[in-house]
Amino acid sequence: MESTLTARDRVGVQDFVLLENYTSEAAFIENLRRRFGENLIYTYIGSVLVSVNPNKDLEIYSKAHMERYRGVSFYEISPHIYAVSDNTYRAMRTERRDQCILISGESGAGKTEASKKILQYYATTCPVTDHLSTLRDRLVQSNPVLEAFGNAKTLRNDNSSRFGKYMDVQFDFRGAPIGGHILNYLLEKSRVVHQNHGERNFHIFYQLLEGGEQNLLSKLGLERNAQKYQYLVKGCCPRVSSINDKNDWRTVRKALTVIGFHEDEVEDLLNIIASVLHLGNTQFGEGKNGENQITTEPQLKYLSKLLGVDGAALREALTHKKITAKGEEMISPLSFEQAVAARDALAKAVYGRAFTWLVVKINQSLAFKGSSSVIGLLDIYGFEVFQHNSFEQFCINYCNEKLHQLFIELTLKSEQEEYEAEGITWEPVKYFDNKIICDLVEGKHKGLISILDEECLRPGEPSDISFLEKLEDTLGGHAHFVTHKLSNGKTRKAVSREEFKLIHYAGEVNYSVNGFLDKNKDLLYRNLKEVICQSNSQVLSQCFHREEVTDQKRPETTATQFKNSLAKLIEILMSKEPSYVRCIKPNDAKQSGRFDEALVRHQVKYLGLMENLRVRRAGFAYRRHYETFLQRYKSLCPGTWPNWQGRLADGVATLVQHLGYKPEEYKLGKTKIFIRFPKTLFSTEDSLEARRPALVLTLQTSW
Ligand code: AOV
Ligand code: MG
Repeated sequence: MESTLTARDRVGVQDFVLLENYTSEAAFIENLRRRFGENLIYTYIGSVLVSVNPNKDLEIYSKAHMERYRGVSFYEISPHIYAVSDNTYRAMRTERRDQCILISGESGAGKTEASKKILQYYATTCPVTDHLSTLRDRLVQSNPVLEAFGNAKTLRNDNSSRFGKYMDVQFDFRGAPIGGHILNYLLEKSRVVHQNHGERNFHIFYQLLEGGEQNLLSKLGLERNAQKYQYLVKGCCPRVSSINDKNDWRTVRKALTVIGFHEDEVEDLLNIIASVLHLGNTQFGEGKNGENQITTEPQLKYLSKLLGVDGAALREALTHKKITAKGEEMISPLSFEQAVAARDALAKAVYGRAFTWLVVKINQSLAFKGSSSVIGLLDIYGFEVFQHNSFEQFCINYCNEKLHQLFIELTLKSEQEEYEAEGITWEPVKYFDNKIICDLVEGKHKGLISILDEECLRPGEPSDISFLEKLEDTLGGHAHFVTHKLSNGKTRKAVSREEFKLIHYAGEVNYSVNGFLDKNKDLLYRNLKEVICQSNSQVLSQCFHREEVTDQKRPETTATQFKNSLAKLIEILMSKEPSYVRCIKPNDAKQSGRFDEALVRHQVKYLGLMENLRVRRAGFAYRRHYETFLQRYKSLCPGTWPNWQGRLADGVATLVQHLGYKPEEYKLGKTKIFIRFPKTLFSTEDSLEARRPALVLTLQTSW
């Protein structure tokens, strides 16, 4: 195929492997900067794609662009997310191995955009028959729905993912998308009731208020003004210039229909959204006898209607709790603070479960049972640091540690270990292994999560501060854990008395312990649960099961659930052939055209890109077991065709000698052949392709 590269495409090098001064970080960043200046946001490190967020729409995602990348090798065309999509797709088809694409980078670096572009590529370029077009549309339309309910404006990103997402796209034997499945990870529920300054609640609330038809809003008892809702005013920013809530509402409504939601399900879902807003406006005050009571009657009326529950029971449950003492059930009134906390817990629970329900429903509509090949797309929340960081940031950043650990395991560690095992001469490349931080968080007894769980379950009066003290006792002295206490008894100013600091692979973060225990326990008072379990709303009754109320077992804590689900995710990813997209954020101001060198350098460093390059540069792009290699290419050499009788290694040596491989192009290990440059293998593939008709003929005549 003719090269489609233009002079502009050739600014800098399009693969860092080609950098002359490949050990120089300055040269690396200069290459990124020059290409970014020409809107060339993509560059490779071998087959790893590095992407710099342009923060503006580029004309590189049209259907014509997609077509250009179909069936074309990396090296014949400029780097692109479509090239990664296409290569992964072809690898899945030719090697019949499940694939996954891991997209990483900090908040606002472009992960979600990248994952959407990959999905669009498959939806547009893969063969689709009529009856599969519905499925394809559903796959694509699942994005706006999940983003409406699971994304929000943060200080880092106007469309920040507040949940983790892993999506399997299933393909049939012809390569047509036939199904999908989504795994969702820990939604940041606390956002439902509170937002930091400059941030918003989840998009769906604003979309409904801006875009909902007047009669719908009236039915839900809502006003069009977001300022009226306590749960929407905390961040003081109802409008965002980059977001059009009204248009997005239309998109989401349409998408819900495409995915196959029934009208009554949508109605139930919107009732839940509205009820959350009414809960936020539900106030408490002192009654005649000094008792704590609800002072906002209209809200209560709407709540009972929208949640489909008995008003009196709800009133009782919002202001009282049921406790069992000495085998007897007792009702005791809640204090003002307790009632507010119970109300907020209900809002979070209802929203969080509705979100999970959405994912379940989407999965039902994408479900395919039967044999298929899979490409998994991982788009999680990126590493984030705010002025104030809490339990949510702790979970999000822990998740990023795990993903980085996987990257290290697969690209730096196992790669080098394999050379050693195969007896290939190798100069080891040093790298920072963040396993130590993963262990600090998830270690069995002395890990942060274990200590948190222990404190949550401890009888007596555990508190966030007692948790912090326990952390100090157990983890003080760990190289990646810091509190205000210095070993000489003095205090450290940079960390307050309610904080601990973790030195993450991507930077240092101070976490305030306030709320850690409650968020980890994630409790909903039993009588509130009982009331919601009686709901006649179809959706709510699927979200809250009656057995929960009777079940005496203590539910797993939030952090432990998250830890376990991440372990499962890693297992899934390990079972697939990975490709990587490494996203970089060029500035903190969400601006286009601005390349903040210090910020980029920091990301290049912690993403381990220089080490990645060094391993890549000194290493080998492809490796195959002797048997596989010989089986595939033996027809290209009279000496090995039709069957090689001797040792496999000798057969491969005969074959590559015949093919004219130069000594610097390959190495023979103990069980595998290692090929340095992809183009060597590509040209061998081309020879195979060219021989195909002759081969078919030979086979036919020998039959
Ligand atoms: P993230 O997924 O990595 O952050 P996004 O993918 O949401 O980041 O990107 C943030 C914003 O940057 C998008 O809303 C776009 O405005 C812009 N952007 C990103 N990639 C591109 C691109 N290729 N072309 C044009 N604009 C782009 V977070 O979800 O916060 O971790 O939790
Ligand atoms: Mg995202």
